[in-house]
Amino acid sequence: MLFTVATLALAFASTASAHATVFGAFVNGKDQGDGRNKYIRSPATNDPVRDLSSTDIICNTNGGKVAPNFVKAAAGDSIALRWFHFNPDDPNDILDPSHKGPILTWIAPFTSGNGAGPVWTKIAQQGFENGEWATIKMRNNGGRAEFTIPKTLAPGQYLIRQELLALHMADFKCNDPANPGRGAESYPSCVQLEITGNGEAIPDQDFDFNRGYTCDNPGLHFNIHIPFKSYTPPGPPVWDGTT
Ligand SMILES: [Cu+2]
Repeated sequence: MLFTVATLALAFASTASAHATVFGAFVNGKDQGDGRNKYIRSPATNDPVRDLSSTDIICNTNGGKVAPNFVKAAAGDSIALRWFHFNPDDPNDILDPSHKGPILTWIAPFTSGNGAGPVWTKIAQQGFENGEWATIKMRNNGGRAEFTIPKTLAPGQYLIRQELLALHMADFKCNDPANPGRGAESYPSCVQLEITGNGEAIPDQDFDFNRGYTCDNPGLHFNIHIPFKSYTPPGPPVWDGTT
């Protein structure tokens, strides 16, 4: 019995410390360097956010703290954000493979605030495709999660919010009184971008995370541990690039 409890405690400890955060960005494959607190509004820890009513779910715990720099890119460019667990110099220290789920990327007009309110538009998402979760594909891709800046996007300053959703404990709803501490783990990270180009489209999905993410959303309450046919991430479909 004691052995069982100790084993469970160890298993839980390794899962609990297996979180992730963003180190930096690549623009068309070019490394932009360590972006933590430079162009990323980096949280103080790599812990997940579970409380969907907290503004931490938007841009994490330092979401309202403006970073001094911007990543410069053009509409149509390919961007990758590089995630890591604890040591960014260790190419294998990315994310515990227990953390299976989708990766969503959102955009909002630049704000010095924390991104609260109906200002977000989804520009990319990967869920469960070809038999593999997006977080595992990212892990196999050196921690890089890629997306494209819509070609039609109007130039200007923006916040990009990329989010890993780890669903290993999402088989219970996040507000289930009988199973506290369960639900999806969100790892949101917000990067400041300055976009150039001749586009004219203004993202207009007006998504508000504190209203649109709910504990019974089938993208946030989902059992990955039993066979399933398909998975739909939370939020609207990806923006079509027109206003
Ligand atoms: Cu974790």
